[in-house]
Formats: sequence, C-alpha cells, structure tokens
Amino acid sequence: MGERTVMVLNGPNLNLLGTREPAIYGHDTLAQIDARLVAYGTELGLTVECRQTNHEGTLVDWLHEARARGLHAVLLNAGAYTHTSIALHDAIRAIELPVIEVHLSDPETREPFRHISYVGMAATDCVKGLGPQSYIVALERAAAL
Ligand code: CA2
Repeated sequence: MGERTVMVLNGPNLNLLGTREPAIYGHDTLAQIDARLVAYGTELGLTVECRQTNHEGTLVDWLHEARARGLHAVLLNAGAYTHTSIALHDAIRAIELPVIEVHLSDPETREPFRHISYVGMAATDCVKGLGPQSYIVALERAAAL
C-alpha cells in the first residue's frame, strides 16, 4: 500500500496550549499532542505532519498544499477562525479532500459566539470535547477512510 499522509493543522493561539486555561484545554502542550499523533500514526500506517499558525491565510495555503500533494486527509483545529472564516469554509470545499474538524473543548456548550462553525459546515466530520483525545479519535477516523 502507498504512503498515506495526514496533515494536522492547528490555528491561532493553540501554540499556547499547556500554559493557560488548563480547565478548558488541558495540561498538554501542542508539542506533546503532536508527538503522540505522529507515534500513533505509525501504528495506524499513516504519516502524520503537524503544523500550527496564527494566520488565517496560512491555513488556507496549507489546505491547498494538502490537495496539491494528494494527501489522504486533514485534521483541522482552526481555533477561533472556526467561527469566523468563510475563507476556510471555501478552501475546505475547494480541495475535495476529507477534512475532519477537531476541537479540544465542545464549542457548542460554551459562549453563543462559538456555536456557529463555518469549518463544520464544509468539513467531512467533527470530533470535539474530548481534550487532546479529540485528535486521537479524529486520526482513527482518518485512518478508516
Ligand atoms: O476547543 C478548541 O479546540 C477550540 O478550537 C479552541 C479555540 C477556540 O477559539 C475554539 O472556540 C475552540 C481557542 C484556542 C485557544 O487556545 C488557548 C490555549 C491556551 C491558553 C489560551 C488559549
């Protein structure tokens, strides 16, 4: 079987994980979450590439790159851009790759401004509210695609 690569994209402020608001986002750093995903990917027969940016357009560029490289799937935690970004919504629709929306918390149980997800309206699937385990479950779903 050929190599199957999954891109894991994290958006704004997720580089701060493990330093603030542990009650909402847990104690793990993003580097720890990424390392676990890479290791679990190996078990699942997936190559996992993890990236983080605070910039909306960079997330759009990386989604285009995933398509151009013919990757297997994308896991996307777009952070607050989830609730604002029609550009990300359009990019997800445009690339015609499976994109699994991921959240540490469950935005629908939080402030009303987090209840709309432009990412979710275009994504294939969503895993949320499980803390760092959300990424693990999302990776399992990507492996099953
Ligand atoms: O629950 C999630 O994964 C979110 O995507 C996290 C975003 C939030 O805007 C979404 O509504 C839900 C925020 C990430 C902020 O990360 C921080 C990490 C440490 C300290 C403060 C913020």
